[in-house]
Amino acid sequence: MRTYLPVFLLLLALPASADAPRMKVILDTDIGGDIDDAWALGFVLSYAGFEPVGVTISDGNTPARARVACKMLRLAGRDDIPVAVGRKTNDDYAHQFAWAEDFQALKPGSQSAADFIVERIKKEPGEITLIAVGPLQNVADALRREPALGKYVKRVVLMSGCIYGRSGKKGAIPEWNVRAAGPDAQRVYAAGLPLTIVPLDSTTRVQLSDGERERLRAYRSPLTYALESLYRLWLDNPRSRMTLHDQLAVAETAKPGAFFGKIETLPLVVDEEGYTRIDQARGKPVAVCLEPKRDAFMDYYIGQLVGQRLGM
Ligand SMILES: [Ca+2]
Repeated sequence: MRTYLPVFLLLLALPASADAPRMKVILDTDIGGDIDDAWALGFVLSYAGFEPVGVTISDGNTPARARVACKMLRLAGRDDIPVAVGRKTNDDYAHQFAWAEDFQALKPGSQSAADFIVERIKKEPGEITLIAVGPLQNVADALRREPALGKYVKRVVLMSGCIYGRSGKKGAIPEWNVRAAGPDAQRVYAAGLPLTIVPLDSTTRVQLSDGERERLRAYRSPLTYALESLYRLWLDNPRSRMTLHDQLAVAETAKPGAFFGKIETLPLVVDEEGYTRIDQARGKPVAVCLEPKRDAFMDYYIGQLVGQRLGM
């Protein structure tokens, strides 16, 4: 048996075939507010198994958010990925906007985010996964334009909701992405989409350690510099730690089921207060990712970010 070991190790070391089909994804994000969106976009750009076909921008000051996304794409050498802006819902300012305030070198397209989502997904039925990690205006607007979107999209993965409680705290709360655009979330959950959610129950268990941040910072690629810069702008105080809400949704897309101990299919509705409730009579089935494998996920995630060579 020993003679086969080097061959086995060599096979393990080989990269995935360049011809292997890559998963086409659209990332819908409220980048620029909490820090995890930028780091989720970094994940989407770094994971070789993805073919990102678009980035759409949701919630609040969407033009300012779009500048952050465009600058990251430019730095990563991915100017080819189109950016589409969703409806602006306020003029609020976030510290990360300063990083891209005067950035003009790459502009979003003129098509709205909802129009882009519908058109791009219908162009390749059954091929595109939509990952939405912000409030759900764009996905809801896409459904208003095409109520049968579920027939065309391969899968929809959300960072969304709270079912049983958060890390260390029993009892559900209204999760931000649901509460911030309640009627839109109600529409998305009721639409019969092939829906998977990564709820607060899981995400609140995954925070970035100092060692993991340092591993990334030491890598010194244009993308990891950008992530560290945005992290510093986001820090309220030196003791703040990122919770990796949105990255867990990206990880579930990349490797379905791999980073969770339990996936429950539950009939869910969104109520008037923004709770995601189990409702046997009215709920549509949603796959709910629970019991995150924190260390396996973190190692995989950071490994993708430091393995990337984009823009170098
Ligand atoms: Ca987000």
